[in-house]
Amino acid sequence: MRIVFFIASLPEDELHRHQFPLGPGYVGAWLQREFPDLDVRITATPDEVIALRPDLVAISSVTQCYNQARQVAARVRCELDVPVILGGYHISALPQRLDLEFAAGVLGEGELPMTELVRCFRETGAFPAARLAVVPGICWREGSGRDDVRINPQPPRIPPDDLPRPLRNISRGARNIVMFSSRGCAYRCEFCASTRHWGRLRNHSARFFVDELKDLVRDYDATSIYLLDDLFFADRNRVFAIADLLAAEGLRDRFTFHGFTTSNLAEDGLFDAARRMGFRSIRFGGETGSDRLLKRMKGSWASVASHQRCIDLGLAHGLEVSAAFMLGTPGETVEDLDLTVEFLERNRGRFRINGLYLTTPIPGTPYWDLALAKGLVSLDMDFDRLNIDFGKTMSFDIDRCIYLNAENVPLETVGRYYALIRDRFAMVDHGTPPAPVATAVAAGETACV
Ligand code: B12
Ligand code: SF4
Repeated sequence: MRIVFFIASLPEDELHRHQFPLGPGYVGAWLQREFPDLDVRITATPDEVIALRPDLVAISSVTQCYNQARQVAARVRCELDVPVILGGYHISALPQRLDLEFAAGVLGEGELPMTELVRCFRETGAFPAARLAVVPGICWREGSGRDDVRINPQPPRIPPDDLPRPLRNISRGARNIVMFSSRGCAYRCEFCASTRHWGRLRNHSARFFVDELKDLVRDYDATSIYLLDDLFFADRNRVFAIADLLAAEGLRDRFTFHGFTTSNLAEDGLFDAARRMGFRSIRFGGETGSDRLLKRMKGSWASVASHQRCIDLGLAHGLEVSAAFMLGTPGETVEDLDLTVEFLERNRGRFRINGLYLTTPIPGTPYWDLALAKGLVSLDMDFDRLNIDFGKTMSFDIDRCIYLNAENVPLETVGRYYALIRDRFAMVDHGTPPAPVATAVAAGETACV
């Protein structure tokens, strides 16, 4: 039996061509361990899905790519007449909206539900309702209509060290290998889907992490690692343990790391251990220069003073620091926008702005619920409208974007602040990993704007 995973993507998503997002890679590896004779393929090319003549197609999609996911599913149904399963963030946030192109949707962590779906399909050659009714963590249709969707309870979360190595589409010597050492985040920001998707933060142990690094050296001659964890630094003792293990195994100078933190975690000991590990650059969610707004959108733990400390300490430890910002957040005033510009001005040349966004209501977040209440979004909307990527286009289409803060600041004013920040402070695309090792900044230097 052959299963083909298709990763729905945005046309400009260059990164996918070099390194696929790892979600399907994790699910595929888990399936291969459960069913050793299963032929698992992963592609981001619709024509390849058809050409591979699969028995079952599994599509991964975030909301912004959902239109493509649906088109490919329709094409598969028409040209191959095999069932299509949908997984990933979009269906996890909106399970009640399971479109007719899909036989079932997998919600949240995909490994266990997908195993049961594959087991069912291998045994019966179909997805009978009686079997679907007992598969945990899926949505499915009991009848033939769109309103007949049933949502099953979630299975237990997987202990992270039970996960196999994900399937990867990279070749030996790949620069900037992406890697995860955890699932989820310790916080719950109003605009972010992550915690709601993953549940409580679960970290791989330091031992598992270092062993995976060793496998990446063996298989790909890895040197530069881009850690995509939401919050790599959440457990400081784990960071210390990783730094010690790498030193003990003679790997201290082997890797350069790039990864995410929150600014409140910044402290000398942690950044010292990060440097010992080989960290070159850290990113954090800046969001705004207004303390009042920051606390409102992220929680009382967040502060502009922490942002400042994170930048100062990062530089003191020879780390390149970058942060992303958002404009148009519910409750934001013109004074808040001015505070953001002032913060950027104060730190001009000291850190990179690696993303500037219009606050967008992502399904599964409180801002989505707010947008629903305001009638700005619906389950039948064109989900392409949520794809507001300032970082890549360096502009935004005022007529198409969904704006949550009209009662406080006109959208045109936000557009002016956007242009001001864009023109005054250089930005880098949020999705591009930092420069490869050879050209990355040396310790103690900064490569800031
Ligand atoms: C890394 C990342 C990227 C990287 C990918 C780089 C790479 N080559 O790996 C880049 C920069 C390209 C990127 C781009 C975008 N991203 Co992004 N990204 C992430 C991030 C940080 C990690 C994603 C990831 O790999 N997670 C780890 C894997 C293991 O998880 P996973 O993919 O979700 O898969 C698991 C389950 O969801 C499920 N699953 C997933 N797919 C499938 C499919 C099937 C069939 C099954 C059964 C199960 C299943 O099982 C998997 C294992 O348990 C997440 C936040 C997060 N922490 O997850 C945001 C996130 C996914 N991105 C997001 C967005 C909005 C985007 C963009 C649209 C941004 C933009 N405007 O350009 C694009 C879309 C591109 C795309 N097609 O994915 C949002 C999605 C929100 C939503 N509700 O849809 C997230 C959640 C960020 C956020 N907090 O808001 N992204
Ligand atoms: S800290 Fe980052 S990943 Fe965690 S909930 Fe907030 S925005 Fe999401």
